[in-house]
Amino acid sequence: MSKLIITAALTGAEVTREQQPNLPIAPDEIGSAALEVYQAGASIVHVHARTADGSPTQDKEIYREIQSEIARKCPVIFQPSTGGATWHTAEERLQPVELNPEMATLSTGTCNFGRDVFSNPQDFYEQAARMMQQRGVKPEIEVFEAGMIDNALRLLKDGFLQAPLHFNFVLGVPGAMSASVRNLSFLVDQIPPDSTWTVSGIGRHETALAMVAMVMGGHIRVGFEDNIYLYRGQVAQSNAQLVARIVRIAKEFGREVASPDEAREILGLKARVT
Ligand code: KMH
Ligand code: ZN
Repeated sequence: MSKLIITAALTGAEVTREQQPNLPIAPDEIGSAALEVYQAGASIVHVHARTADGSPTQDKEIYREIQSEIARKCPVIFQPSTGGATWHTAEERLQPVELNPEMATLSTGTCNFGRDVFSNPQDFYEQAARMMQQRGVKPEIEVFEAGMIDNALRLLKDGFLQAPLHFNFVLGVPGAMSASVRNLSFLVDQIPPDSTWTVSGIGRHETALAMVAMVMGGHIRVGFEDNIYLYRGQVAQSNAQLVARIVRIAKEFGREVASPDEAREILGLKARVT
């Protein structure tokens, strides 16, 4: 079994400071949170930008600031979102890819997202995949529904993606696929054997699905984007607390945690130029 890659989804587009007072919002706060999760054991940070008033934004210049804050502080892999918020336009969503990050997310299908629709028509995800391919950005394929795997496999067949693919199964978003062990196991069965995968269990499902992924040889995402609680009814003080819990479980289970460079090797990323 490979070493465990832990991704910290630091901010997201939906969570507010009212819900989670420790949510990192400003670029320097996101940089500091990245350092903390790196010190706790994370090797990737999944990032959404916010404006000064806390609204989600896909502004390239804010992502650029975040990228340099993180790079100045620690060697984690910077993975900006191309999902943004449900109301962002396709053009807005693709802006952070222009910064040539090592990775970026790629959602390969449309689904309900709470009361909203997270819209990812074929034209959009083909354009996004092509842009990442041209810039050497490794996509993390975000799967909220099973058909999104079929769409990704079609992208692979049509030359928009290269193997090995890397998937993130996001389970438990209201309106999309639920966070059951049976669903996770089914999704893992659908992807090519040379793929890598991680899981994001939403809310109270975060730790349970993380433990299943730990045993199955998958990787794990935690963080305020997905879950704001450390224990039931107790908000976490930091993203790093959520990472530290996974590291403790991994230690007990006997699975080593990957450093950022080890994660780069597992995911087939080029070595980071410092
Ligand atoms: N905020 C969601 C609508 C991603 O980052 O790529 C989409 C999302 C996926 O968070
Ligand atoms: Zn996201």
